[in-house]
Amino acid sequence: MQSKASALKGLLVPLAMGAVTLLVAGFDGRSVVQAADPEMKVDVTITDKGYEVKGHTSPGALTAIVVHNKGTMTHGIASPLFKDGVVKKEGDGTEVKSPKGKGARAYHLEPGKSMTLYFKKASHTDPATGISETTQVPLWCDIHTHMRGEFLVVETKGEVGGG
Ligand SMILES: [Cu+2]
Repeated sequence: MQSKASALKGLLVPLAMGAVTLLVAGFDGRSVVQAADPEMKVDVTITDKGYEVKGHTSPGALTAIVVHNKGTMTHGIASPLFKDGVVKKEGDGTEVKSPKGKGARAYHLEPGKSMTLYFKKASHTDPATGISETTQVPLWCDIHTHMRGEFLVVETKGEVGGG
């Protein structure tokens, strides 16, 4: 009887994990494993003086924003990007919910802590010309709104044989 029970337990764990994988795959067509393996990376270092942003991404690429708080107080990161939803958050940050609608208003991070936010930005097409454009994603601290930075979502269609 005891071996039967443990065999059942062994079955239930992979079943539960399978359900999680299905949910995430349903969300954006990718698996959990791929979500942890970003194609592009943007580094954001926050000090008490401001933001330092390094890197860029391209439309449709799974991107990791790696945020470090090297300041002495809690800092935040806010962006219009978060309205569309973050695929996944890893690390120490806490989500500040949007008062209305879906998505996060911001993420807060304690001093000395780090977090990673995964997202994908869709291609932006100029409605007047129909041409896909490079766009700028603004980031700012929602606690100290003078602290700002940005990165580019670089459209490479037609330039390096992409698309
Ligand atoms: Cu701040």
